[in-house]
Amino acid sequence: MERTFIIIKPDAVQRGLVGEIIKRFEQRGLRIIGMKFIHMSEALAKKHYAVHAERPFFNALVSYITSAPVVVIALEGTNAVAAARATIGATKPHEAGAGTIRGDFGLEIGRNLVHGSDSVENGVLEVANFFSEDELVSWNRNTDPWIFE
Ligand code: IDP
Ligand code: MG
Repeated sequence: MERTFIIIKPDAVQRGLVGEIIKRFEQRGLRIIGMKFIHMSEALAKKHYAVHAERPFFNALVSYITSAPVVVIALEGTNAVAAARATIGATKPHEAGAGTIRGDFGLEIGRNLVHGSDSVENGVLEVANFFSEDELVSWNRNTDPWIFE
């Protein structure tokens, strides 16, 4: 089963959108296997966004993601990475489609509310960066046969 990693970012937490955002992944059919409310350390933020280390917005990105608490979530499902990215919407919220999280709640790239892994490989790596194996729950949902064919 494919895994993907989600962050409900500080702006979304501050704006009281945690429940609204979790709801959208749940209604998509993705299965929650891990969830924590944390204040991310600078070291973990730099590791998570290491691919952007040379970009001009890197320092602003690290200070944004560490500026207030976040909710980190591990999800499982068929095509979990692509499905979650579609539910999140385009990186620039003003270009994100209506009905996506960023399209419904955001305007600016530096306040785009939520992170989702961009590949199957990164889904596995990012879940492992934020969760130990004993924080992940392996379970079968009663609705799984009605969502996973
Ligand atoms: P993604 O979150 O849609 O995968 P990435 O290109 O991987 O987008 O960028 C990671 C995060 O870095 C974005 O979600 C956004 O928070 C931030 N970011 C990306 N580009 C810019 C920029 O040009 N200015 C400010 N922040 C940016
Ligand atoms: Mg990305």
